[in-house]
Amino acid sequence: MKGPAHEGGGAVVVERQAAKTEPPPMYQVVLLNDDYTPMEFVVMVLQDYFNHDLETSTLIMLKIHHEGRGVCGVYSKDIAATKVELVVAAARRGGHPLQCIMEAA
Ligand code: TYC
Repeated sequence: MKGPAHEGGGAVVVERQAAKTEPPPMYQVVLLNDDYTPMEFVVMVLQDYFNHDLETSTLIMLKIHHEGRGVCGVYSKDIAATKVELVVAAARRGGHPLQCIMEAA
């Protein structure tokens, strides 16, 4: 046998493998604008489900109102899916058409 790994007294060198594990894919939770959901309800959602303070929540809500959509937060797949479910359920309970989606970040 030839080559550096097999020279000498039978020693075999095992080369270190490059790391194979990928970081977990992340998902952004996005709120969409509509004409009917009250601004106050959206601000409440941003505070209660995404832990933003009142000022930040108001800025995000206004951005959605003016631009059509806005990112509420970025999470692992399971956490993002749970937030979407909870927000949509709260909106429907309140009789609001608010749409909340997740997409690959
Ligand atoms: N456009 C709504 C209104 O004027 C407010 C609103 C903001 C609704 C953000 C949804 O994701 C939303 N009452």
